[in-house]
Amino acid sequence: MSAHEAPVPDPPDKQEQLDPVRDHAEGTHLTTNTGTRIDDTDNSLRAGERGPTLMEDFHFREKITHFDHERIPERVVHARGAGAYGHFRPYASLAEFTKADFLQDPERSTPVFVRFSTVAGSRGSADTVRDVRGFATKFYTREGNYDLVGNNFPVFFVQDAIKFPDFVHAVKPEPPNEIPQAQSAHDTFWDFVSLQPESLHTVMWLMSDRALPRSYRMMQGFGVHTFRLVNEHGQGTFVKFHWKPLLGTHSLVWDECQKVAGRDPDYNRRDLWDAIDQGDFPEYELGVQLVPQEDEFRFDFDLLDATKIIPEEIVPVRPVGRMVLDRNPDNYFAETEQVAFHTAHVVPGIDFTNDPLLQGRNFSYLDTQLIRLGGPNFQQLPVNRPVAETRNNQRDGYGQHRIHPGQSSYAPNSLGGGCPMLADPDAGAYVHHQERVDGARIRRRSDSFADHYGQATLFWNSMSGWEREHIVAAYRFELGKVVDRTVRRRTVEQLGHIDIGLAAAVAEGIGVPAPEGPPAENHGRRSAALSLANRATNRADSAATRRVAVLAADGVSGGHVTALRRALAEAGAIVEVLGPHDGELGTADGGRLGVDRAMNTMTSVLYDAVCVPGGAASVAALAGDGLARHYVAEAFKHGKCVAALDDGADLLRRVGLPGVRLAGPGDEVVHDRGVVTGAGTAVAAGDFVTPLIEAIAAHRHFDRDADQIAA
Ligand code: HDE
Repeated sequence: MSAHEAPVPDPPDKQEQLDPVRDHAEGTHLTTNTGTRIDDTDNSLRAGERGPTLMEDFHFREKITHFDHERIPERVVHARGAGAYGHFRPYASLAEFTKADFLQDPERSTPVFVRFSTVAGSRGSADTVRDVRGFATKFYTREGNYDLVGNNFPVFFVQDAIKFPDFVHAVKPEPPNEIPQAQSAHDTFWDFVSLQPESLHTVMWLMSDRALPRSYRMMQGFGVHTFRLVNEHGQGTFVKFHWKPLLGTHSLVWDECQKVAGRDPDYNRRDLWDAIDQGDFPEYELGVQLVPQEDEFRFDFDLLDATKIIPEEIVPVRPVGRMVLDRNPDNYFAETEQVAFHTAHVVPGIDFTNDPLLQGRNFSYLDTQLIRLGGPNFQQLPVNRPVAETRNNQRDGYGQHRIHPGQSSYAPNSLGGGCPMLADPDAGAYVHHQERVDGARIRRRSDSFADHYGQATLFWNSMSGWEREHIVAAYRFELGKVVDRTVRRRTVEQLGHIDIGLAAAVAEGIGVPAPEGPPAENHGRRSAALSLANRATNRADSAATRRVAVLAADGVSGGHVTALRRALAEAGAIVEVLGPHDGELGTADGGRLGVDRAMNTMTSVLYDAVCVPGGAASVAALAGDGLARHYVAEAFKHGKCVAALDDGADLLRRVGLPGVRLAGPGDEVVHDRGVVTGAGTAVAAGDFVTPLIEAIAAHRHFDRDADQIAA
């Protein structure tokens, strides 16, 4: 066997690799950075008790100097994130399409690190803003790191990377005063997109509930661009990557988002952290849409245009593997902040296309990381380090952590025995897919990129009634914040090219005229997979990990609480008893009930459902408490499951849920549009529990008359 064909040794697991650099403090002593032990870190060294600090206090100087340099530049986009480790495993070999090693063997799992993020906000901004979410995955494969740096929308705002700085400048806070933070609801964003029809399709996604994920665990991911898989015969296949969460794709509503942003700005981060901490590991299925090379020109859009999807009805998404996130980072900065994703981190079997957005990204990520992570050696940071061996002649630079013995750091060399040697293309070397490229040197986009309205219309046509209402409301909110009337009008005119009904509804809300002239023709095409209301593609119908608030006061039926707790826990939901105060409550039968949280420290927007057990004194106390009534009203308004047992329904009656039928005398259980009421005997018999869990699992019930509810 020649040295070129030496087998690649099995790499360590990523966690094994990280273990030696995990710096545990237990049982250690405080030292300087060079290991000298320190006996006092509270008093600087002074000339006399009231005298000046001395230059020779090396501990003081080192401590302050390090502190002075603790901050690094935040990412110019995607500054705020949350990360987790996990594993990916393919369902079956994909050898027919790709030689990528991590997609060959269903018995072998590949470690991953995933970072979810918002895009526009600064590092300290709120999670529940209206924004695209980043979904970036680093696969630590045996052949090197592969990064799938995606978003939770399948399309992007611009077609060519050269427009990216303009887009980002438009959406970021405005230059004179750095206002507003993490919002697109301001003049410069709408000025830009209204002048830029290629953005319209992605803006439709942004105005939809897709921009308000309930959880990073309930959010899809997309590679966005068309990439290329390459098999061992060098044959290429176009591919679009999809992540589908096993818990289904679910969103918040806008009013809720704004409230959560104040109540718990870390809502999505906390949710991810807590779920992993409690062993509810988020899972996502990787899917691919495969297009044979010869079909490149089969579509009425260009595969290289990142403002377009391939509708799933035309090319189905084929599930190819599953990812589980099962470990929180130990240190946010070291791992989630210092992780460096790059679209050009590829492995043999995965290649690029000429998508001009992707081509630009392949330049941008390394460039930005050189400054953000302080020089060219950031791949040596523990979270970035591949598990595959790395060897080359790159040397020195800031933060060099490796010692390279030997005389030669160049190729070719004879003094170092010719090492590191070049790999054989047949033995795991990356070989770029061969493609003939010729053409004139021009700054021009292909005509095949010219249709900016067709898929925006497809998206609109595919929405259910409530999704359309939410989109119209979002446009009205956002444009209602725009001061310049011309920008408002121009946006409405653009909407007229998508759908005249949409344009008219938005126009009315923001006080500008609807577009004039003959309405653009709506092509009438739909893609059912795009709707969040579509059970087949986007729902999971599980109550697992859903958070349920049980409202209680002194005199509550302890039996109801116990039965609810047991049944919901069996369904995997998380139940918390909220009382008027922390501590304990007395139950109707003379027992004691622990309160998980005082009602005033929480709010309905931090739960997926609100339940009211029976118990005359408890219900009377809650009915007299504006805060308790607000929990019920607000949950109802946001389309959530609201439930009550026995006289608990009196609290619902007191609030007044318009048009909803509640259980009365003689009714066992009544389930009306997510409001579940019934007799205490039904909960004991389990009859109440099935509709309750269904109502929670359905996520939201927007077929209610909730507008008149003040909450
Ligand atoms: Fe990014 N993007 N991007 N982007 N992007 C960055 O890289 C850029 C685009 C995405 O959690 C930056 O290290 C350009 C599309 C994610 O660390 C930067 C263009 C998609 C993340 C950058 C795009 C993404 C980034 C900022 C237009 C979805 C966060 C800091 C061509 C497919 C990764 C950094 C993480 C981060 C550039 C467009 C996803 C500046 C030039 C399209 C998920 O390099």
